[in-house]
Amino acid sequence: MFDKIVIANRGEIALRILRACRELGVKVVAVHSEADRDLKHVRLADESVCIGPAASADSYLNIPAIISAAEVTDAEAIHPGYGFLSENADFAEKVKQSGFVFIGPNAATIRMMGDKISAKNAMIAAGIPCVPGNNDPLSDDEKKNLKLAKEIGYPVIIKAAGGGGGRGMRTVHTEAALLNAIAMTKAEAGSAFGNPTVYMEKFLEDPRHIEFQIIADAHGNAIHLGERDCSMQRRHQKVVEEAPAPGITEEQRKTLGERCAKACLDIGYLGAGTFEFLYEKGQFYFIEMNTRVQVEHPVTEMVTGFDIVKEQLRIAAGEPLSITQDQVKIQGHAIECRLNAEDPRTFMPCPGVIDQFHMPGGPGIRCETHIYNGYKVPPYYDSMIGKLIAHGEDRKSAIARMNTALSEIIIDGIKTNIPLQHDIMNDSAFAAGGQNIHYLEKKLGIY
Ligand code: MV4
Repeated sequence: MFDKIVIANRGEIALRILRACRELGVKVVAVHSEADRDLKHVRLADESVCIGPAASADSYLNIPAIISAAEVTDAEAIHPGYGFLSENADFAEKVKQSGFVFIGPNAATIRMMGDKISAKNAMIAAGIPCVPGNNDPLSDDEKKNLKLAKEIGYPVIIKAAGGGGGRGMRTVHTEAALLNAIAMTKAEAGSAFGNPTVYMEKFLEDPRHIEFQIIADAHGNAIHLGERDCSMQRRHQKVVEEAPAPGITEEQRKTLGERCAKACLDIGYLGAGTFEFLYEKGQFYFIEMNTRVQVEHPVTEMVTGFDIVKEQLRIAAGEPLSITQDQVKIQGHAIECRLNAEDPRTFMPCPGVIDQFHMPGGPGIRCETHIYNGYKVPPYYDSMIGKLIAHGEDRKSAIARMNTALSEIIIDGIKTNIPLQHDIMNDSAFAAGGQNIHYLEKKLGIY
């Protein structure tokens, strides 16, 4: 195991990674911006290094500053967390070239998954079901594109190869709108991602978003940890996640989960990763792969009893997977509510000082947050300030526990989305389970 690592992130995930390090006896270097000197994990870390001004571009995205911090503290590895540089192939490459271990897959894998066309082709080759489409860059041949859309059948969606997470897409409902939509998406993708390449898919109108967690070591072992349903979202921001996905059978989980694990072996995947699918009319369609630990990893941890972050560290240190597929058992149900510092009605970010924080507790409750009494939520970063996770023997009991925890938690001084989360937990359609990706936005009466 490593002696010392750098955590190249902030907030609740930096604290989560620090806790995994403590359990494994690994020393921690916290790197932080000038605005983040008072973060909980910075105070708890063995060492800390200020890597730049508040703006992410000058600190958490500053590759030379982060690598220098690893050098001056004599650390062995860098954990990127999620967001920031976590899926930046150039960063992974530079970390390795500088003599450190990047805790994640290799740069070539990150690069392949970053290009949504090459990701899709790798998955097709590995036998993963994908959304029908051309699976290649669209040419400038207008006739060919019109023919292609007709073959796929309207509605279609034009997606940027360099996009993902909801950026750089356009839905097309009629032949008359196709060519302009392709031109617009290309132009936007060129300026947003520096890559105008686009591809075409059948547009699925009311799918659910279901993703499979996998983890693979450097010794030819890969397992899946079941799936999560992340359909409760607003503007591509997940709001509630749960595991397992309502209505998915043991058979479906085993078939697709094992196929994802096998795909990991085919592509030489290393570490934790997520296969994202759209699920409609009983069928799964791959859309993207995430090559990082995800915000919602705790719901999988709660139903499997398996520590994903500790395993990321072990795998990066060259150890074999600590469990086999037969040892993975899905027990009960877990739900995660993201806690955001925002107005619950307008969704405007609401930074400020937390006057009072009371953490909820009791059986099956897990609170992942870096906030404390007097902590000042800075305005420079994402508004997520924590996550509340409830586990129960079944979905109904997990919802009941979440409701209790949401009633108990106190975060005073700033506005939060706790009222919205309470409302979702008491929504009859949510109680039924299996709502699609449009449900929350429709419920909120926007769009
Ligand atoms: C789609 C789709 C419908 N059909 N692809 C949005 C995020 C990116 N990961 C892919 N996305 C979508 N791709 C086809 N062929 C609908 C979405 C989509 C979506 C997907 C997952 C979660 C929330 C979403 C919200 C709007 C659209």
